[in-house]
Amino acid sequence: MERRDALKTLGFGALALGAGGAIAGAQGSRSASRPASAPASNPAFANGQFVLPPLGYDYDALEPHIDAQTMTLHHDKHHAGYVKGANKALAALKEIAKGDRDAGETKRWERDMAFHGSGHAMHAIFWENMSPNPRRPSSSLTAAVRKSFGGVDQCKTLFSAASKSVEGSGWGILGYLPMADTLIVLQAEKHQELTVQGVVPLLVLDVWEHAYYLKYQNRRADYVAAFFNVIDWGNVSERYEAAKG
Ligand code: MN3
Repeated sequence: MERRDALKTLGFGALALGAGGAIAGAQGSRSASRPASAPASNPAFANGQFVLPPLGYDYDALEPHIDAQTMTLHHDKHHAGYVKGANKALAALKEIAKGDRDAGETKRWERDMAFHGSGHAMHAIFWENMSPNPRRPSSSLTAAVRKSFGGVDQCKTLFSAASKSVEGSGWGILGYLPMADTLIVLQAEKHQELTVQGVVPLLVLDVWEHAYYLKYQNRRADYVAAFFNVIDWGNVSERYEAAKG
């Protein structure tokens, strides 16, 4: 699978994963064409397997906002674990489809697919949402933010509040909702719960404790504030243009 197809899998297949359409979401993307404005992306799916995309920068590149040890463990251990879990679930679901595995296990593996597949998708977006050399948002994203939230500051206020108040482990999400042609801020609990089906995540902030506890301990709010220093709004803008088609 080419890079552009891996991108489609992530950008547009993520919600299919959450909806339990794992195999359709992954395979259906192969013939899809890439919008001209789609962001460059690391491969996250190749040869029928989810793969761990490399970071586009050094582990210490986001210091002092996000520390190197956290980035190393987070990418190499946590994200890798989701990739492994998603592949295991994908394989099991294919076996069920072929009649080689008991269909009574379907619910169990769909749950695993939703959790690990969404974990993989969200982390792959998260790494690309950040940069040591952040770019500014496009004029069209800025206009959409104004239309959807009233202004950039209002969007930041809501995104921060959502991220800080996720109950337990989860994510703050700025997404695009095609059916309403609007931007929307959501919380995800774990990786896959509390979404609006159809939302395309554009900017995601991991607020699991593994994402910040080494440096920030219980101070999630400080971590959320620091995140704004490393957001690559250029990447968010590219995702918006691609989602809008
Ligand atoms: Mn994480």
